[in-house]
Amino acid sequence: GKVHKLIILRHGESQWNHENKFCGWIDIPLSEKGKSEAANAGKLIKQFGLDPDIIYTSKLTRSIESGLIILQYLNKLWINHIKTWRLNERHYGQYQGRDKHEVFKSLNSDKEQFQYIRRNYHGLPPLIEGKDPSIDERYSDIVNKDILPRGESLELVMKRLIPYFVSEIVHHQLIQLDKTVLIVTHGSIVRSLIKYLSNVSDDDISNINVPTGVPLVFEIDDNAELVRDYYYLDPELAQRGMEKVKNEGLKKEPHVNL
Ligand code: DG2
Repeated sequence: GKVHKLIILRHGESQWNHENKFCGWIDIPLSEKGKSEAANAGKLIKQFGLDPDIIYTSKLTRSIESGLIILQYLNKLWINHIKTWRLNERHYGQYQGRDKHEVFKSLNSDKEQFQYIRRNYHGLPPLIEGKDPSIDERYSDIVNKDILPRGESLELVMKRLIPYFVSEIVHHQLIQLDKTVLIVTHGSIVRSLIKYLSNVSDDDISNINVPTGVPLVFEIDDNAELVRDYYYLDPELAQRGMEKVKNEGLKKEPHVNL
């Protein structure tokens, strides 16, 4: 039978990844480094002979920008582009816009508590009360439907993401239409897709970190079963990126503004 290729990546470094701040649904653009990471992702996709027919991004600029840089590199800016809030980053509630190390200190420098909120399947940040500054007209189609998050755990992310992913992306695009799909999204979304497709347990998912700008590939058959578990196109670069992400916030990190 046929093997369908699904290419997934987290956007390149954003300005707030660089500044070590929680971002979530706040719309922060790529840093200069993030733009070159996206170009490198395009280069890797091309080197591996992968040829996306359709691109999915979130509604957030850092994901859209990364996707367009990749498509530009592939000379495929013309392909269909779906932007959906279902691929938005996990909503980080009241932590959105806060310095990661400041939040860590506000939790009495309790490493376990801090990593619980960042990485546990059930870890939930404090929810936004009142008006949410990260919501604007781009969400006008859902704003009245009572489905807008005010802070999410990975579990809540999966509830709003996986049904859409399975029907729209896996069954419709990959299998029925036989399209190669490129998804350019966020750390928690990549973790959710890995958890779902590779059947990672609720406990084990807390050890999975996602680097910025390194594409990974899943190979899927007509029955939506994995033919091959996911692999990063540049495993060494991915490994370095994962280590960096894992320890964010634990130490006060000096950063230089570009
Ligand atoms: C990061 C994840 O998401 O932060 O929301 O700040 O992928 O959009 O950069 P992304 C954010 P951590 O959970 O890794 O601290």
